[in-house]
Amino acid sequence: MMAEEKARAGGRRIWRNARLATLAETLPGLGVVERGAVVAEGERIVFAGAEDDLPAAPADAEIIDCEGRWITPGLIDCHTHLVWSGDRANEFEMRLAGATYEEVAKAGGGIVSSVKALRAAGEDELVRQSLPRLDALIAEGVTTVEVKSGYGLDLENEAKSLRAARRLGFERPVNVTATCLAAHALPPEAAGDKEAYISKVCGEILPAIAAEGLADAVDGFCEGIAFSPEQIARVFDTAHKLGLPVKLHADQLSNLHGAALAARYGALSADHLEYTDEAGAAAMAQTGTVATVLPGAFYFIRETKKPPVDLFRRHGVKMAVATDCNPGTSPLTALLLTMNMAATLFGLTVDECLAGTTREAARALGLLEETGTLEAGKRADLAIWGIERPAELVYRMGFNPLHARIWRGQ
Ligand code: DI6
Ligand code: FE
Repeated sequence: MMAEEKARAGGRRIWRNARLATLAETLPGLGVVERGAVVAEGERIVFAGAEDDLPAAPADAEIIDCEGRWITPGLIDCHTHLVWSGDRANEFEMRLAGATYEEVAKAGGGIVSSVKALRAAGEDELVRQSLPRLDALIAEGVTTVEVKSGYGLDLENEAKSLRAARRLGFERPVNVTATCLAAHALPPEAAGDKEAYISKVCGEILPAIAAEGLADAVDGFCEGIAFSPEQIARVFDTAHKLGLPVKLHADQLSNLHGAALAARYGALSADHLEYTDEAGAAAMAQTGTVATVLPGAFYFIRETKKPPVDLFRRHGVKMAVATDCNPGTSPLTALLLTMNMAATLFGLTVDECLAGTTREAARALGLLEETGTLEAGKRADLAIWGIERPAELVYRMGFNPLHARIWRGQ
């Protein structure tokens, strides 16, 4: 308690006798430092490197002996739809009986059933239902999580979702970024008129949400069962006018050239990407748009087309890995297991999986200056692991070797 109070007051904490995977881009691979230490002053890292280079410690510094454990940056889940109400286990059973995701959606299930449930729930209730999902991520060393709206689909309920997302960040020691995904699906009252709904998103929902500061980014779902590239372009034009960065659910079920569209708008990331072609990968490389792969959704809907990981590598597109935690296609609240899936299902290397849930996930949120690596100047968001080698974080399934989690120095 004493020590905690000191640090909260801006004191110095030193984690020594550790092995570091710094993920610093200036170092090769995971940026490993074998006999390392991390020093935080208040909520910021002031040193991360070899113990031999450790700066002299003030007499009142708190020293934590890590006993040879590994320290990585706190993990980042850069794509979730964590705020929802109820569940869709019934649809899961339908799909087990043979229905496809698209058939379930067309039968009035799918996203729209979550829209009904979310609209019926109050903000407190949404927070209450979402906290256990957030807690599961936190228990695995997650220190930053992105949360999308997209089950409200009108101003009142999109705003409610985003307020609930923001509140999650006050209820727990975690950084929450909020993304407005009003262009996720057509609400039932739109009676099939996608153009009119997109006009409402651009003319009413996004401006009001931006004015209240409820969103850090704007996302959309570019797909036959959702919105066309032209409709998404209108949403992105509006986002840019409002000064908000964009992201896109792109090429998940078919190739509508969503990756290239996202790149054209300088998107922070394009996500899913199973059907992305080489032109899409090349366009993303040019604008530095991160490719976020979501193996949980691929697994859960039993997709067979894999994202073109080799094209991303060849063109130098950075890859992030995220849960896509949502009630319909990825009811997944385990980022470690997600890394295993990215390796096993998509062929990512251990280094790519770890970079994809730290440095590249931070980049996909526009937060690389703040978090995602162990480097002086960044927030002291750390995960300390009882492992012998980093590959264990990717290799094991359903085992959590987290020893301690530090968020902003605490
Ligand atoms: N792609 C997905 O996989 C999720 N949203 C999206 O745009 C599905 C969300 C849901 O089915 O509730
Ligand atoms: Fe998603």
